[in-house]
Amino acid sequence: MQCNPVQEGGEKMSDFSKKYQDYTITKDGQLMLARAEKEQIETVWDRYKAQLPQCGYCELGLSCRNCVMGPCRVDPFGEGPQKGVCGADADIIVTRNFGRMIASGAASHSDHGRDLVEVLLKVSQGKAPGYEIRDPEKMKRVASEFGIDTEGKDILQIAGELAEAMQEEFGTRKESLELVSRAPEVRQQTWKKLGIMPRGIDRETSEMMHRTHMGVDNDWQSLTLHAARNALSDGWGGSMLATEVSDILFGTPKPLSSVINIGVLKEDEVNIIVHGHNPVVSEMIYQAVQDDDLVQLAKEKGAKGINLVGLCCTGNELLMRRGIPMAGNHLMTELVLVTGAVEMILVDYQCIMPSLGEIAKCFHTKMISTSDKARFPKMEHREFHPENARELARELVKEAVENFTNRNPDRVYIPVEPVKLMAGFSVEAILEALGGSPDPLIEALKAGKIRGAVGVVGCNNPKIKHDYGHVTLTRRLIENDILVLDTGCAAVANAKAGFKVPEAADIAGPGLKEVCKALGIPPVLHVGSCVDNVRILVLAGALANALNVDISDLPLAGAAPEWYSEKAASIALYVVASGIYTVIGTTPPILGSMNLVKLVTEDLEGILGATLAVEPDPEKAATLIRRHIEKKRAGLGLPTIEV
Ligand code: XCC
Ligand code: SF4
Repeated sequence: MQCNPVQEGGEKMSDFSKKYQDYTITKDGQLMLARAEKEQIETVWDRYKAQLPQCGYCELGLSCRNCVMGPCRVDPFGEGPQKGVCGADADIIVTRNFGRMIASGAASHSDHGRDLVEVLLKVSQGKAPGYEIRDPEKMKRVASEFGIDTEGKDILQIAGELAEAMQEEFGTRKESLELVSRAPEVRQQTWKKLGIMPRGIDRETSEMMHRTHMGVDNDWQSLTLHAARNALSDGWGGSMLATEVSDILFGTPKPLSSVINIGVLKEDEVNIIVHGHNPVVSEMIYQAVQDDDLVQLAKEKGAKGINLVGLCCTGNELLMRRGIPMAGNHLMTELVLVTGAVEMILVDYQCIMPSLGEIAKCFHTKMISTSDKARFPKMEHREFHPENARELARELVKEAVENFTNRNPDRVYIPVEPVKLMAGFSVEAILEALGGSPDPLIEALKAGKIRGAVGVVGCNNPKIKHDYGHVTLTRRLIENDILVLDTGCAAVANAKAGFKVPEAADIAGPGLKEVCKALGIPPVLHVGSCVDNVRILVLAGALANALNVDISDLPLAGAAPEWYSEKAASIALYVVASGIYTVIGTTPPILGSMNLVKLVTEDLEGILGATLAVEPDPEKAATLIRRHIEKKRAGLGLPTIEV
């Protein structure tokens, strides 16, 4: 890749950036894309265009390379081969591919969960300096769910016993995961009846890899059911452990304020960015940037201080607990480098484009990879372990500070002002805002002030105009008195759009506005990172239990308007398998099997009480969701309106 430094800004760039209106709805995105073009920096959009047209067989899920008798393809037009070399037909090939997609997503979240459980264990052994138990009360509550007697035991002993019990969850000897007991009894019975109660977290993923090996599970229906079990092992297993242990170690989020977009970078400070998903590293960086000697060093280097900001979900984790500003979501991760104002980006894992190291080389930015399992081209690898994390974090922050003098002030381009937001809505915080119980929410639902609630979640994808799906859908929902809970990159998009300040209640429908104003909350609640989607499951379970119904009876829905990742596929499936209708914006590679399509979009209703819908247009997705919510309200005997 070439770099061609330019020193141009202001008006001219903003005119020039108009051509990027089809790429992103965000002002900072458009301006940074224009800047990247001037600098001849290639971005994810350029590479996407270079891939067009993408392979039709793969888009439909009809290609298989699960063994070396292949690779094989099935002709969707019925003229060419209809079976792979082994005899697998379209249904088998598509479902096997889909199953492996779920396995990868579930594995990613769950392995992230495992890393946190390991830190918890090390803390209990006194081998993780810098880490501590920040929410001992939550730890005790969770420990009792695992059947651990906490009476008279000290905190570290409980931590050790809990970490060991959690490690058991990954194994193969159980009949069901502990935390499924948070789901309503009827839902658990459905899972049992279908034979999809998630057992060991690793077991379900491993079994999916086994089943999809040539010559194992060749029944697309049974494979789909196992995919649901595999996804449930993520939602009620790996991801749930990740969230709970993060709260235990770093504190359970409470409402707080911060700022967002590329304007959070500061021209006169050392800018350090954390990117990835796991708070294990970023929390240590957060501690290090508070150290007086390092702040002092920054001043000696001519900076006013150290500015730590986040990207993607590790950013969401720090935002939720520490109020650290967010620079952007998935499609902004390359563009943030183009500001020329970043001294260091530290990455852990997931959603980190392998292109970042190369772009950083066009600037003075240092790129550091930190996880033993995630390495990237043109990044320096400095491995974090619980034992060395505190010290290494200090070393790296020092290096970032020293790098400030290498910044070329003439190339710095931070063209926008940040937007305010409120975050920190854990289930505990939501219940507290409601006065300690879900009753006020239930009353508002019954009265029709709030018609229902929707989780708007998931990624960005260059196939969809950046942030357009999230923001359009969310706006329509809140305008129609539907409370939105969001996570991940969707949460970043909605915050940038200004939906996350209490004053945003003014754009909500009259009922939702009244409720938000009374509670002093925004109409769109930031629930956290992508593993934190489980907070929505827990809340849904609590609501269902309070009303003595199943989750599938509630006026709820899920949406992932711009999803790209295998993790998002796993989320969508565990949400559906938990009984929540979900509308996704990008088409998953399953259209090659109309049998599978019919199963997930129609027949799952009779099996799991919820289906998946695909609707790329967020306006239409909003209508689908509103109709669904009114249907569920009718089922509960609540007043309905015509949609
Ligand atoms: Fe990644 Fe979590 Fe998707 Fe964003 S939303 S692109 S998965 S960072 Ni998780
Ligand atoms: Fe082809 Fe069957 Fe091998 Fe897949 S598993 S590559 S369809 S022979």
